[in-house]
Amino acid sequence: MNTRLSALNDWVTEVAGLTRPDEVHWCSGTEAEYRSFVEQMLASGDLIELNQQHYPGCYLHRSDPNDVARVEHLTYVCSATEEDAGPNNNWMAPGRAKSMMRGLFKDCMRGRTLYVIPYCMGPLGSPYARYGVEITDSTYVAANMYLMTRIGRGALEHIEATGSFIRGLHSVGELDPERRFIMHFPEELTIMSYGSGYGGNALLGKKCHALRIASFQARTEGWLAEHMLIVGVENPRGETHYLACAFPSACGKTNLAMLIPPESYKGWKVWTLGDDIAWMHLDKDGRLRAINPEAGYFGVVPGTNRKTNRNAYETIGRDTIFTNVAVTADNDPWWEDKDGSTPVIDWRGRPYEPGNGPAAHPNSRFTVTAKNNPSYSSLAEAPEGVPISALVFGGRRRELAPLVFQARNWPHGVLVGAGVASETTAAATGAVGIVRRDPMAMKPFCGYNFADYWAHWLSFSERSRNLPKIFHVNWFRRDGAGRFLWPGFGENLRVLRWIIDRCEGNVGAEELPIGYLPRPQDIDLQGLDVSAATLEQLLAVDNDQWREEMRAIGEYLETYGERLPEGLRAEHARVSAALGA
Ligand code: OXD
Ligand code: MN
Repeated sequence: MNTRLSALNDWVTEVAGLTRPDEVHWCSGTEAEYRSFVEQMLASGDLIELNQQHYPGCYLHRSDPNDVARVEHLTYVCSATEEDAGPNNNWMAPGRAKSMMRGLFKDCMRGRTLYVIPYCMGPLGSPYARYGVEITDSTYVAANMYLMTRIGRGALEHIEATGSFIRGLHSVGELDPERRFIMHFPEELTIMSYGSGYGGNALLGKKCHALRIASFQARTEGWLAEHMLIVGVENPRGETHYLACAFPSACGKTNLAMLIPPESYKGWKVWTLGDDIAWMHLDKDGRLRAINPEAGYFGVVPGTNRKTNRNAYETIGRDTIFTNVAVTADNDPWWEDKDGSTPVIDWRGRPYEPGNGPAAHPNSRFTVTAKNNPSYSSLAEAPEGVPISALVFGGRRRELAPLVFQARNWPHGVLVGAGVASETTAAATGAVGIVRRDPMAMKPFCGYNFADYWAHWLSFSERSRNLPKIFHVNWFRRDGAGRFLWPGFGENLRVLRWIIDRCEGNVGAEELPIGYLPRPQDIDLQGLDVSAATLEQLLAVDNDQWREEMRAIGEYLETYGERLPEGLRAEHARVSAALGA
């Protein structure tokens, strides 16, 4: 018996009876325990030591080549009714799903260790923190959970005090894509994941708990669990505004969260609070306050270099687990667009041959504690979170969406969020580069019917007059020759500055049917090689294209049928009419 909480002991005993592990290990969450996980994986070959002079504390894990991303087609929300899961989710009746999963889990841990991982999402003891227990048979998962969440004794004490926790059961199974399912039972606060060791499928505190289950809880309890980074922008007067930004997977959230101000921005500082998930509650003054439930980063490696993201580059220079990157002759980790060095072994462990495709997998990842980040905010652990001035939506759009615009008010902002579309990326299996609707960047992560989710979002304007302003950005607009018009992540502070000035009421805007746009003189281009003509292209709004976009958004929204909130329908009709549609 390792806990005085009988509900937890009973569950562990029941799972051990079903899965038949050789051993049961209760995670203490100490550094020594993490070291022992690493030693064990070095011995088994699950981890490979990288060059410890250049990359102290860094290791490489090569996954099964069929297990490199989230599997949205095998991810289910098993609510009591199919309508509650909504057209945005795969659904299976809970009884059927559970018995199928029990069949898969039966005896699956024979010859393995069952790890019990009590964890906390959010600063330990914060009124907004939530607790869970993941059971897994993967040492890699246990080590990653140590870096990504707060595991062990402290979390267990809170769980024992309240008696409540999310139950997450995970096994890598046989890593067979034909026997792989990620199942959520929101009403029962339970997750069952089988057949994958990949982060988004296997580190159950992240997408499964902190987004799918938490979004369901947030709706019933009146808060928001969102796929958003949290960043603080400090001006030279020492005033800091906090922004929460929702972009789909692999669209630059980590880069924006760790932004380094351009040369000409003397005295400006950017602080990272989170790079993937925000939990937001209204405080007593009606302000939305955000905490980051996570304690680490599980970020996309390719493209990270001193120029694109120096903070991330430095963050992953030590004490990092790399998954599916290549290695150099010096045994350093290597990925596309890293630096001038060359790979000798690719992500699958083969001698590198350009004909075999990228040396690092496009969705290769780093796992690292957030404390390694040079721009880690002193308020990242603040139990009460930080007040949010602006919410920012965005996607990867080659055309149509201007660099930035502001929604007229909260309901319009909800429509802007609901209409987000983006090109798919390697973060999930399936075709890359296809434009799909990804409302609020939550398409893969909302644990209930989107129609109810939008109604929940709309309800905030009845509860507060002090809500953040809402914006939309697009860093990915291209010219006729396919070249990006905006120079890149490092310059995005110029856009955030306009957003902050709008929040403070310090700058004007042009009012268009789609919202408020900066006038060209409002975006600071000092020290930047962007011509007036390019800025004009970046800010251009083509009414014909937008009429077509609104038609497509309307068609999409109507797939939610009668559950679609009237407020959203009315907002859509208002913008369409303003466009002359
Ligand atoms: C992630 C994702 O890993 O969104 O954060 O896929
Ligand atoms: Mn994400």
